[in-house]
Amino acid sequence: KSYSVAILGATGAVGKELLQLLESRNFPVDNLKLLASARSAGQTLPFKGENLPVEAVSDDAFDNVDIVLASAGGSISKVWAPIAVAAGAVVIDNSSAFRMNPEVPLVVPEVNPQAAANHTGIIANPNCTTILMALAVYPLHQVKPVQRIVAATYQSASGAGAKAMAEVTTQTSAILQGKKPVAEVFPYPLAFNLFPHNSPLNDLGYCEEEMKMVNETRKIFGNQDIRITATCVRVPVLRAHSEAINLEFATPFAVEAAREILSNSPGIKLVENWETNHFPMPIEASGQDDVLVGRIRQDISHPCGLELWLCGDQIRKGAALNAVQIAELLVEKNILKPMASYVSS
Ligand code: 2RA
Repeated sequence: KSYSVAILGATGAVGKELLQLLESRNFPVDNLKLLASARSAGQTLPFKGENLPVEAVSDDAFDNVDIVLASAGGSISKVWAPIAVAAGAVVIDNSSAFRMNPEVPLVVPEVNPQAAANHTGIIANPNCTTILMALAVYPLHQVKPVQRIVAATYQSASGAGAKAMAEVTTQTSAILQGKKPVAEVFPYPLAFNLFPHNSPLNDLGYCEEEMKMVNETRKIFGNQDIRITATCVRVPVLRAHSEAINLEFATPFAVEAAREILSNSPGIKLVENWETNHFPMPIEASGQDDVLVGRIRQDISHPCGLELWLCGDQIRKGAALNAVQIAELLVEKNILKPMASYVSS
């Protein structure tokens, strides 16, 4: 069986990666629609040797579509996801619009695939930093429940889109030529600089990006008791996020056991060469499906603490790959339609 698929936000960095992954993973597509804003419509994008047209999204754009992969921002998803669901499609949404909606499963296929079956038309793709952290922490959490997570992120420009990647590149060459860097996408120059994530701050001084890691992780793990704190920082790296993660358990977690578990966990590649000080780096994580994890070590400040470091491609596993894997899960389990529709039929 093959499916009619639509990509909403096809011309963005994640949209283009979705297109590339549908092809490279040979997803069973018999009809593919590329949808974007009227401003972006008219261009073409390559798929399986053809140049497909990008159309402006419209009320009837989702007719006869089985699966929508949406990555066009929360405001666009809020408008079009319900229309797509009403047209009979299942929407896998990469925006934050529906992630904390109790009706909407928030899924990392390697962590909580079972949650996808409860969808009522929309499945949310978690935030990139959450996906990467959940992938590395959950295998350990399954063996010994994590009590507390302290995360520090080093987030690539790609998280703010293709224009942000172009901006940091331009800024870098400007500085190297002795010119003043121009900051438009970001509030400050990112080249040779870094700054706390500039998403809106709450009354406790935490930004939205940090609260996503707290709230989304608890939802994905199905555990509202895990204590989580995060400091999210934008760094001058193009497309891979890095995260320093400190885990606290009720009893000591042996480093060797953690290393063994993570080296056998799906979606993870252990990168640790203590002799050559070779550990995960964004330049090696970029373009890879796997999240690189390494520098697993006992926390010297706490007998039940464990430290680890990871790097993961923000556009790939942090967004597009996770979404395509959710689509693959729905196809494999034959749960494209809400469960209620199976019961009633
Ligand atoms: C960022 N995770 O990196 C957010 C949105 N992709 O800015």
